[in-house]
Amino acid sequence: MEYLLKYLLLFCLFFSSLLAQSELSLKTIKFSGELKPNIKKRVSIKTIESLGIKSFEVLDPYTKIKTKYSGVNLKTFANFFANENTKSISFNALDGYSVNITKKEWEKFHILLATRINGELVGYDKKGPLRIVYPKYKKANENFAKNLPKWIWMIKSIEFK
Ligand SMILES: Nc1nc2c(c(=O)[nH]1)N[C@H]1C(S)=C(S)[C@@H](COP(=O)(O)O)O[C@H]1N2
Ligand SMILES: [Mo]
Repeated sequence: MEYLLKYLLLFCLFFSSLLAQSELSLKTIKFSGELKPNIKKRVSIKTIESLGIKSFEVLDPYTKIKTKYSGVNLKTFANFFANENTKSISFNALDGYSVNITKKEWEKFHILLATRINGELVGYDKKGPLRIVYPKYKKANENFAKNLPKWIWMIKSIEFK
């Protein structure tokens, strides 16, 4: 009997985390500005991931912990959503923080619009649901030091300019 209860509990835990993940994948980001025709004004994490997700092991510059970030290359993202007038994309976070990234930058640097940390979708409490990471980050490179403030997290809206 005890044995059965243990398995039932494990099953419940597994199922509830599955539910939480599917809920997070339905979270939407507000889009505005120079968008391609027929793009919705709210786009889910699931739709963003459908553009093709790649993973990178990054030594996180703040926590100093090796972290696996997965997401969509910003160039791929821009090619899909932005129209030909777009010269930059502005990311706005829940805490009012915002960064603007130019076309020149996403063509020059490898910039990742990350949806997953260590394989899991994350909520605002863990700096999700969407954040920017420079996966080829190296501390010694001055370009990367300059780009550190652009590692914006808790993104809630994106404006194409
Ligand atoms: N949403 C959000 N993202 C943010 C910030 C912030 O305040 N809010 N701070 C930025 C800055 S200025 C830097 S240098 C890095 C690291 O911030 P921290 O050192 O305060 O953790 O995250 C960036 N991402
Ligand atoms: Mo900063």
